[in-house]
Amino acid sequence: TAVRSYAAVDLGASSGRVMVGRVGTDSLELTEAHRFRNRPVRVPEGLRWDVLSLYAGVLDGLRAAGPVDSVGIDSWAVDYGLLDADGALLGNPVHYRDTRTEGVAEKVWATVPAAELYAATGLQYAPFNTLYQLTAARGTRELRQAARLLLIPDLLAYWLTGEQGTELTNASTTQLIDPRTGDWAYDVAERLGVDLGLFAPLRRPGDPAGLLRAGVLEETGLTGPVPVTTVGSHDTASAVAAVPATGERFAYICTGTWSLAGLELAAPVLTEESRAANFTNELGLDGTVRYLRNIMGLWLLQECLRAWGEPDLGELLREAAGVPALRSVVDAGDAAFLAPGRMPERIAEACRVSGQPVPVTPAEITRCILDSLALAHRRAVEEARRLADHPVDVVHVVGGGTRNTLLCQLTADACGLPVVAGPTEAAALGNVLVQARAHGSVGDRADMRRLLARTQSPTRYEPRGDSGPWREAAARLAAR
Ligand code: LFR
Repeated sequence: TAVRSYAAVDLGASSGRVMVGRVGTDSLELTEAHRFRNRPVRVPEGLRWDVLSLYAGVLDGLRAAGPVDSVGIDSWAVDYGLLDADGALLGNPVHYRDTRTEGVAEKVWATVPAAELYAATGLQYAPFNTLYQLTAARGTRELRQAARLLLIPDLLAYWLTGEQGTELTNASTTQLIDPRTGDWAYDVAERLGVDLGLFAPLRRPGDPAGLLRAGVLEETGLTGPVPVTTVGSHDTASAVAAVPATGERFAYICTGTWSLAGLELAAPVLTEESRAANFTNELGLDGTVRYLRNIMGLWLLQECLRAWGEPDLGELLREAAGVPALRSVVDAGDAAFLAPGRMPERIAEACRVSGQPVPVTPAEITRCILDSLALAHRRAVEEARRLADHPVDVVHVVGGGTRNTLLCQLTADACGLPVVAGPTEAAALGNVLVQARAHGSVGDRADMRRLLARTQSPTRYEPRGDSGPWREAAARLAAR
């Protein structure tokens, strides 16, 4: 079969990109057509996404990509735009790090207790779950005037095609989906007064999502018809689809702004123990469950780098490697680190109040962050395999964090397991492969992974030393 080209639009919290994947029978090549900044903007009413500039970046990217057989879109989860009855956007989408959801979960739990909510939706508690955002927005003019709610990738797909849908893997992060059925959690929505009529009909990865509008073809110089294909539009769903695993006994960590660490399962784990451990059951491709925990991830370091005036990362990591290990650790799963700003001070403060040595220099703070992340990776992998009763022989690390070789090595050390790192552009590759599968360039999910394992040459890290110190550090954190 001929080599075909698929454009993957992949929007992350700090940058967006349009990648072109060329897929043949035994080949898979990814090139970057265009990369652009994603710069959230703080206005008096709060933190907002600049979604028009993101859309402009998508159009620039499609123009740079040139002729393609299909387009797919993925982005971060939970956030949305509201449209009026004419289909016009009602305001700038609110950023999930905005503070409007503070204290909102408690109000929701007064109507549907947290345990019932977990049993019905399988979603971990995070203040920004769409359900809490919608509750925070109740009574606002925008929500009253809204006729339609589109999650970010669905909004961009709508602007490209004129067609509306709600992609399932991303919908599963709203806390309004039942992970056992892959359909809406009707009872939860009704009790909490959420109008499910706001959502466009569900669609699944592989479903057609319309054709680029004439105006889009004109602006991008493309020749139609160009189909938009539904992919795992939650970036983490696309990234998990691109884990180059060759067996079943693996855990994965999708790294970037966040670390999403866990397992791919056939069915959700909805036990009370799982809720207490704050594991989520998001949906993946083909009815799979992404059983994972959100860890603050490289956000902690990105925010410090910003505070330090963007020093050279390579040099900082070399210095951090020389700082004694595990001197102080913070809980990298703590929602206290969610908001932007003053990150070095907040890390130091967390060490001080927990009675540990306070890291001072950028190298010390960096080491504290990376040790804390590796430790959080260890805890998530270990707890997931225990709670899901699923064996793990290898940890796959994918996404932007694979570039941070110190983090990969520390993760192997902490887990006491080999780490297989790569691909870096996992979300884009998962996006491409789901399109390729829909258009017949590749077979099933296992074929996708085989193709990745053959073509993407990941790096292997063996665990060093014994994991005793990591066990102790984990116990230290848990005791607090
Ligand atoms: C990662 C991610 C996470 C989600 C967070 C917020 O980019 O999609 O999976 O929890 O962003 O949407």
